[in-house]
Amino acid sequence: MPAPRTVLLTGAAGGLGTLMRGLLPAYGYDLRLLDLAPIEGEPDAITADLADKEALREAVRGVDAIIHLAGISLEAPFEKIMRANIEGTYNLYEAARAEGVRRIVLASSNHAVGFTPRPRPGDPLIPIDTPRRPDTYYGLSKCFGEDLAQLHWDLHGVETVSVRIGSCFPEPTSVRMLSVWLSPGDCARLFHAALTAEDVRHTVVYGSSANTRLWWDLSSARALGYEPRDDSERYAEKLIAEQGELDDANLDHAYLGGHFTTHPPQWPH
Ligand code: NAI
Ligand code: 15L
Repeated sequence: MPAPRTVLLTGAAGGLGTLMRGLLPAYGYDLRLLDLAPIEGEPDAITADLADKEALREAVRGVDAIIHLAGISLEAPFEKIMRANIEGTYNLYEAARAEGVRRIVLASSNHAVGFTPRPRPGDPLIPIDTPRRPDTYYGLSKCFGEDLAQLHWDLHGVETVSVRIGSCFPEPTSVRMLSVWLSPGDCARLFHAALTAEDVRHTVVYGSSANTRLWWDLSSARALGYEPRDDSERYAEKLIAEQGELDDANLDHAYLGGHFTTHPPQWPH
């Protein structure tokens, strides 16, 4: 498909949205911003709730593609997750279909498969088609998003790359994150690949950097043209000295989802 120029970025006020506002314009994208929260210094940003169907129709009109980051990014009561992540994502897809937007990059999460046992040294990497094992209602909402994306491809020809993001922050801050870290630069590279690859239909990828301690298989992301440049290993010595190695006897370390499987952080944070 021709490289998209105008891209709607939902969740633009959030942590990842803020990082992507800084990095994606260098790829030539003209970003249209949307969030529930106003964005300082961005008077043109659309302040809207994903529940507002009319606002979403207007927001997606005329864009070439959408990067959908908006929603609850941690655990919350089911009713709240339902409204923001399940109905909100449904509303966005309906608006995209109605306005003829052909490509969406969807922020899924490692928590869609969070109860998958963490691979031990020597184990194979977790494949992209490993059975879903959400660790929270939050993770369950990401499973819904992936299935909604599949349905929109099969029924309506709307293409999606669902990115099961690991941990995208400026630096890894835990030993677990040495395995799942996605550097902001690599996130921008991955989103760019997801926006420009041909014939993605509905493709699910893991989103992380080329970490030495990687837990999952990046081949479906690489097939889109993604070439990660970062590796969390340069943070390993410091983090392991502070926190110790992952411990097989500690339930927080047993699964991909880490502490989301035991005491998930709650929204709002
Ligand atoms: P964040 O919590 O910092 O940002 C989410 C943004 O969505 C906020 O600005 C919030 O105001 C907005 N939002 C929430 N409900 C909304 C609604 N009903 N309507 C409109 N906007 C709404 O989260 P972060 O870290 O920036 O994550 C962005 C996306 O990526 C989320 O979907 C999250 O689940 C996903 N993700 C992020 C990871 C990370 O490491 N940062 C890892 C895995 C997935
Ligand atoms: C997520 O899905 C969260 O949105 C993010 O805040 C991190 O906690 C990340 O997963 C993680 O697993 O570290």
